Amino acid sequence: MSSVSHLVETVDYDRTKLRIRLLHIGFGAFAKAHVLVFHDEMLRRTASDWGVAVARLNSGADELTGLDEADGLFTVGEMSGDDLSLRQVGAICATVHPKRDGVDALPNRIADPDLAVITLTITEKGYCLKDGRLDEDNAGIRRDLATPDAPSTAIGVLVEGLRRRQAAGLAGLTILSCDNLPANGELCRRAVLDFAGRLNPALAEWIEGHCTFPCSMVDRITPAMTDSSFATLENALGHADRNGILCETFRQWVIEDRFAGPRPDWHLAGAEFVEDVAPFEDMKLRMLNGSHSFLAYLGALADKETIADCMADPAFRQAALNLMLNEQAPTLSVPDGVDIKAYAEALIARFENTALHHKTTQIASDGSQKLPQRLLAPIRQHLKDNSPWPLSALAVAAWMLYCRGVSRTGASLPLNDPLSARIGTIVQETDGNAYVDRMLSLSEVFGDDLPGSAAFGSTIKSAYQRLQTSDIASVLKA
Ligand code: CS2
Repeated sequence: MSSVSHLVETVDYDRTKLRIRLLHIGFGAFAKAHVLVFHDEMLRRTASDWGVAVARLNSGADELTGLDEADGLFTVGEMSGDDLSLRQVGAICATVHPKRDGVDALPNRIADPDLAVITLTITEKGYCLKDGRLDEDNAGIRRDLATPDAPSTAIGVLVEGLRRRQAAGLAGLTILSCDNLPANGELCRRAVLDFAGRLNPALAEWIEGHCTFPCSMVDRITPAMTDSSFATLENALGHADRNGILCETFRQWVIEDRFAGPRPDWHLAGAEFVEDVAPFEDMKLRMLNGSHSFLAYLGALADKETIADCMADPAFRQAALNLMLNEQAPTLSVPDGVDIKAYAEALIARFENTALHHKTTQIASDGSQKLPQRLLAPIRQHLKDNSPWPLSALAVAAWMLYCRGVSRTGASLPLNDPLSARIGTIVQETDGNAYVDRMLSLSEVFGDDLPGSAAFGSTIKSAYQRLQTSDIASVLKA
């Protein structure tokens, strides 16, 4: 990376005109590089008063205070190979953290009359779902149902905020999920309505009648920041920005056009408003995220640190492309106007971006939450159609081997997963085929259908055995 400072696109709009009309919950790396960049681009293109408040729920209160100290300004660096272009984002007017500002701060922000839209990046597990419904056994949900006016989960916070809105006689809101789940808006709606319905059916009815939960497909590769990426950013900026973020140049946002009230002009920044997001979601979740998980587990087992390291190995690169074209694309109803082969090739080029340092172990986290939509949904289709799915089988088997916590050369692999305690017990108690069988009994991951499928079980066992006994690259080549 060159040491000369790069041109920064500084904020060129009047920030004093902004009112808080958008609240983002789950403000982390991805939101900085995606939602906030689209929003900033919109503010640059039109005279708009849509200011943003950003919130986190658990960790990160100090980071938000750091952002306040920088007057809400932060830098986004878009990287491709040796190129780095910098943008200053000025959309943020306020930050909220319940641990810093008190438990009422976030529900009150939701009940502010100016607010019209809430965007969410709370990760798959933040929705507290089981089989598409609210998981009432989830510890956070149980706690929030007992003390709904002091909520700790995102779902509890949303419902308490909406209750205050209803009580104040205000309009409803648009609640826009930006997480990598199929039908993310619908799942969010279900979780919110289930929670509200348990407290007060009239509140659930009000939410259903006054709020919308559009689905959306979000895409921008944004690795977690490291000391080295902060140094790269500092080098380019000429000064440090602890609030900054580095990401790829590509960004995409496809949003179901179903807003309860006013809608930000995000189309001016390249967002697409469509009637049906499902084909875009499935394409992205399977082709990009499915291949990401494939590379993450197999790559980590083969001691590859990053996705770009995987891409530098011809066996991995070819296998990822074959997975996309032969096992994922055939299960999709491709959105109009998309050339799926070109889409796959563009994904490979994005994965090759050596500037990103996207760690395989980062993508490997929360596998129990990611496998169903990324890999198991297409496998179910193959089982139905009787078509082959050898690479998808390797990905699932590689996840199981990864969960045992050691790479093929004995390096230790971190298991970050909400099911880690149960998985840890299975690892302790079983081995070989018995281990695969016990892992298959995790119904949150495999449902009730897949463990009963002899074809599924035997294919995973055979893939698992091959991964255990042969070198990963030669398994991929075979
Ligand atoms: C990745 C995603 O960490 C992961 O699971 O697959 O964060 C991926 O980088 C984004 O969805 C890209 O849009």
